[in-house]
Amino acid sequence: MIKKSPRLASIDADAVVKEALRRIEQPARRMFLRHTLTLGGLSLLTGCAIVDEDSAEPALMRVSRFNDKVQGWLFNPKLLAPTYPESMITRPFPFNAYYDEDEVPQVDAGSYRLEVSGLVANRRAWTLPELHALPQTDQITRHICVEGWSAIGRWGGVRFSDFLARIGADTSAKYVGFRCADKYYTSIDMPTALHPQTLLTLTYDGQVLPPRYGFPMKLRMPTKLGYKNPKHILAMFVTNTYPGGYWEDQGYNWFGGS
Ligand SMILES: Nc1nc2c(c(=O)[nH]1)N[C@H]1C(S)=C(S)[C@@H](COP(=O)(O)O)O[C@H]1N2
Ligand SMILES: [Mo]
Repeated sequence: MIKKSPRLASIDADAVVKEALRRIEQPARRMFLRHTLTLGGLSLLTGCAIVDEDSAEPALMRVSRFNDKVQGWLFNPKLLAPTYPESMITRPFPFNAYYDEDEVPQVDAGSYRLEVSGLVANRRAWTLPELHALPQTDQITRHICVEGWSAIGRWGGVRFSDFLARIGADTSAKYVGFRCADKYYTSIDMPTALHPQTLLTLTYDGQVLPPRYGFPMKLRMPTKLGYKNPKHILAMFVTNTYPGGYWEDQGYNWFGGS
């Protein structure tokens, strides 16, 4: 199992960090890594004695959580993701979820309420007409999925930083968490929540968001990989307690920058 080893202090810390970042940059690479990196090598990276695959898993998770911190430091809240002309939109835009398209959750528009909780001043729920009545903006950006595809799409809705201001969110808190109509859940760092291109998304290509793309509401962030963009959001909360996520809790990197 895992035993703390004093070895880490005696080796070049910079080189270890660089190597860890190079290796654990992407969840896909990390999955690949799980099958190739020697246990001895991982012991060196983490300063833990690793004897089998079971003990390698939490050790990799520690490196990945460390990587979250570094990605957070490197994230430039002013840097914009590229935007594209309408002619470059991918048609049809791909569907993806942890299930097939015929199992997409059907959310009732009339009874829908977006629940808002945690470190916010106004904890009241929002109806869809109320969300649609807020000032809207749209953007054509690229969605990148770790499964190896990317596609350009057009999303519209409310700038998330405006919404956070409107609900009186404590923007010094660390995380915003999301719970969806399926079993999906995820969470993001506050600087990304406040990024100008992060959108509380209500439309796709000028139409009400179709069920397969996340009706009635999804969060769209061109600065993050696909799995960080939750569809069918029912509830959101502001918190300082790490909320994890559906894929993140299975080993995908939490920060998930793109
Ligand atoms: N609720 C929910 N949100 C989700 C997922 C999911 O399975 N359920 N899958 C994620 C992944 S891995 C991707 S790539 C995108 C796909 O979004 P799209 O169907 O609009 O292409 O949704 C993300 N958000
Ligand atoms: Mo994805």
